[in-house]
Amino acid sequence: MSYYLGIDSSTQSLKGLVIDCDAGKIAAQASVNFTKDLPQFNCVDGVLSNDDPLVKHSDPLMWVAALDLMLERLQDSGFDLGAIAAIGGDGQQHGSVYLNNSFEEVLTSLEPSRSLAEQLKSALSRSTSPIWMDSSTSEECRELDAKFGRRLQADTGSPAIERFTGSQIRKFYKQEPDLYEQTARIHLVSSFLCSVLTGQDAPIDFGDGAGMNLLNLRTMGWDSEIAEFTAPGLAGKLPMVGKGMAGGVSPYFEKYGLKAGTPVAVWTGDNPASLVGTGAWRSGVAVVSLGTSDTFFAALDQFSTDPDGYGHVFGNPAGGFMSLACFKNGSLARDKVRQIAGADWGFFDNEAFEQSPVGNAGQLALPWFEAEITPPVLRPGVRANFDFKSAEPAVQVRAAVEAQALALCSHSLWIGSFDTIRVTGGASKSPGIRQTLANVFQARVESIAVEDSAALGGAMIAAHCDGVSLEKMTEQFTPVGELCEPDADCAELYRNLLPLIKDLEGSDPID
Ligand code: XUL
Repeated sequence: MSYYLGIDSSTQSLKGLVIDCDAGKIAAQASVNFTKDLPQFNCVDGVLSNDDPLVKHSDPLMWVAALDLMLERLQDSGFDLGAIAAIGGDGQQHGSVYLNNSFEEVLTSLEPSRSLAEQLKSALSRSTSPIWMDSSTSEECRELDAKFGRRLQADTGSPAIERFTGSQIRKFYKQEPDLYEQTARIHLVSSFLCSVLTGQDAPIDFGDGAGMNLLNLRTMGWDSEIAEFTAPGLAGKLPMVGKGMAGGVSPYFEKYGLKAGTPVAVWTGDNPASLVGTGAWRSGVAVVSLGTSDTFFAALDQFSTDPDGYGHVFGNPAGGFMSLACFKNGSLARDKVRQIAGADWGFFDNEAFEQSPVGNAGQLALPWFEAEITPPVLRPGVRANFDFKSAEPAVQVRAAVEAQALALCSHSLWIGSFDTIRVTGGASKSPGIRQTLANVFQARVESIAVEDSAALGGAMIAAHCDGVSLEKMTEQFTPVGELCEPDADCAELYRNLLPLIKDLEGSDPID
């Protein structure tokens, strides 16, 4: 059998994609949009509303409801899920799910006649899940810094960061000690969904586990000293760390035509999955992913950390490590700029760039509508070095797109310089955005033919665990789509603009 299913549970949607490794083709796909398809969970764009703009939680029951609905849609598409040889998957990174001691029992006794959301509700010890967009744990980060200093970054790959799971768990333990006490297991989004799919407690992989400030990347195990300081007894509440196959599909999913016992690979984070799904798991190529978050990542030849302290090191699902820089104001910010400019998405393709000069006469705007991650700035608001509000729409769009590209470039210098950058995510479809990236990085920009690189990566990881060659799948499924060559005439102009980004990042928001 040559069919493998990859599932990507990201911030705003959950997608499934089946690859056919014999034919080298996508055989089926289905997706669920949280805002549109599951409005009963009140998570607009995947997030519950909260009075505190720094608090970003989601409803974990929405993710399992999305899993039910996506599999139903996949089955309705006419594809026989009984032909799937193995399943892999990934989740938005850092988000955590808190479960009581009934979790394993609930998993082993799932009834097909009832929904997953209905049955898993009683297994939650905390009804909401903090996700990667949350920036409310600065106090806990400072406590971790004070205790461990540079060791945190040297051993876990990242200094204490607000969205990372460790500081989130510490905040929960400090603010709700009784509920923390009732928590028997803390999963990441990825390992939670993998547990549900296999009907047993699943491990956390090295890719996603490294986004917690709890995994020691030198020993590749939980760091007991850091875990105990983060929250008493935490090591006993974490699943195992592991790779390979997690288990077999739970009989619950036979209702969608899946065969019980079909192997399920340990799930990973969306960025490590994308590293595989873009073919960048081998060193030499970097990836810019333009999704809810914008990220820059690449396989690392050897373990090294960001001297500025903003970037991260995660496990590479293909072995070794990967680097990553993450920007919170990605696609939702571009959408806000689009609204301010009174434009449609087509305007981002070419028009905006034809109607404004390259370099925008030095006018830049960082579209920080939310607290930013890189660099960590808690006070939201657009940072601009010109009168952004009254400018022409084309100037507004270019100012934001060029500032985002320059920020990506500036904060990825520690990772290395690359001749080729692969782009993925919704905004990578815009020729204007791709050309801007090529010019700013002075690198050839390649878009890959398959749009959902994270789900594809999940499917490729499952197939690889089942013995299929990663090299072969990379040739089959990650061919280059559109190519953008850099314009050498822009090199100096952008080199001169690069230092302005740091000034802008340190400036106050415009009114
Ligand atoms: C990476 C990060 C985001 C999330 C959501 O560190 O926080 O990219 O994985 O996609």
